[in-house]
Amino acid sequence: HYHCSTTCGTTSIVHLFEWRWRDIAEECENYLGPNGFDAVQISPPSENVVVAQPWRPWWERYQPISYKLCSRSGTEQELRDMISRCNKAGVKIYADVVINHMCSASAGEGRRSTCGSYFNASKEEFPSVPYSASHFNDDKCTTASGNIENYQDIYQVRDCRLVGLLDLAHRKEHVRERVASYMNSLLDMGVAGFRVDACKHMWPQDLNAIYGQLHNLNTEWFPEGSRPFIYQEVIDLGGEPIKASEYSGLGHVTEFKYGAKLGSVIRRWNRDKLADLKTFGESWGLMPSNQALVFVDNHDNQRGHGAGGTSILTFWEPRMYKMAVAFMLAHPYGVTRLMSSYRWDRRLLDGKDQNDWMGPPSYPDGSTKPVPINPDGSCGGDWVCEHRWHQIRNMVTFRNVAHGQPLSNWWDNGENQIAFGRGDRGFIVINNDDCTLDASLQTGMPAGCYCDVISGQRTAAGTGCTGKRITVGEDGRARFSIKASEEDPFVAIHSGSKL
Ligand code: QV4
Ligand code: CA
Repeated sequence: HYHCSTTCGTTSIVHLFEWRWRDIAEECENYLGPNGFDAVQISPPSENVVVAQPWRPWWERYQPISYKLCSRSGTEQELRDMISRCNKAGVKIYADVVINHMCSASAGEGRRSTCGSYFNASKEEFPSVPYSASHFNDDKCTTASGNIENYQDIYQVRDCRLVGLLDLAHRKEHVRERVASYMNSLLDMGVAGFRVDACKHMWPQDLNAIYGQLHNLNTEWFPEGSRPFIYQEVIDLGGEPIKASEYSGLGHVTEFKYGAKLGSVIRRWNRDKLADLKTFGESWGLMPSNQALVFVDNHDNQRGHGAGGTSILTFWEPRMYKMAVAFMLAHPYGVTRLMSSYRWDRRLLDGKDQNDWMGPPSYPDGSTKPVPINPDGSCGGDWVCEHRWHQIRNMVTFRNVAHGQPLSNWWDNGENQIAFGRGDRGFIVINNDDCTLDASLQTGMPAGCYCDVISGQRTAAGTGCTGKRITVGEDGRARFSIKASEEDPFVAIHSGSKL
């Protein structure tokens, strides 16, 4: 039942981490739609436990209390309004769904939840779903603590508690039905797909049964018979018995090796170099391109949660980060996801961030602040908005223009200067060496004058250029010169930037 009829052409998804629904609706209309972003990944829309110690951490949203749709991002009505406005603007919504578990076993009892629903964690009672003790895996888990203790044992990884989170029994029809009904309520509202959280901790056959109960996309916005686009979070860096490939028949799968390896190459660790990227993809041990969801960083590994390790690049290191994102968006491998973050008071102590829990910019009552947009298009108030950086925005356009074209005309200097094209639609040159890149390269592009979309871009009238001008000759060759000291040591041109 898995096709991606409407979304196989999906190019760039942006994760608007912890944004409010109202702000996302505006962003779809004012920015994402007009700039060709394909979809937004939203933070989990379901009701979650309210954590006060530490104060309202971002991760409380990964502890569901029910499938009611009120959260720190807004009300059900605001969610519905956002979905329809984004769909109208041509931007799909993918919801992050947390279905492996409910809240922590130690979350207590009461109504400290985002819609005020009653729960009792120690008795495993969630009457608003409803779930009760028999809907959890306690009888299946055999570890002493009840938690996952050893990732080498596939049974405990699936049937025990992930960091103490109450583990749902998806073998039971009631649980399958409740989860599918939650996902269907979102599909009926117009959501186009899902990021499914913690899939490594669920059995593929159970997920298959749940996905099989899902409705088609809402025909108010999507063609009859369209299936949801599903990408599953499975962290497979090798070395564990559970493999990403167990899930790839069910939908796309997150490829965590991508950001880890790309980060290492751009940091030039262990003699890794850009020239090595000539073969980046399956031969590096990555999953097949048509199954992979790729990203430079995500909401976990940008703050030391989850996996990827210290090579992961984030907005905290903007120069290398932009290079990595530009490479990803120019390169044909995978479906790409961009991170849009907020800044927090990072406190690294022996490599560990003491403040890795900090939630989004918020008022003293815990409600999330709006995202203010500055006159220059950047975001204010600690919202980083990487997706609004012009280099990243323009590379999203590059990816759309180049979609379907093969990687072509690879060039490298054997070290950290590389270039490659995408058929006759686009060409990128990156200099991550300590010396100037100065070369005449075959671009594969039609002759003419192009505007570099990194140092600037074509003006609205279409004839001016605020960046470097690149002249492609009749023979398809162009001369590129990039100093090692440039703030953005890369150049990109595409059919849409022709003057
Ligand atoms: C602590 C102890 C436990 C103890 C428990 C109960 O560590 O040993 O049993 O208390 O007393 C938070 C806390 C964590 C706490 C837990 C339960 O950080 O310390 O356990 O709550 O109270 C996010 C955060 C987690 C957070 C969780 C739930 O990253 O820190 O846990 O939300 O709030 C693996 C998985 C992968 C996962 C990744 C992080 O294979 O699936 O870890 N990634 C996804 C999400 C991620 C989310 C979850 C899964 C869980 O991307 O954001 O975890 O939904 O690699
Ligand atoms: Ca599980």
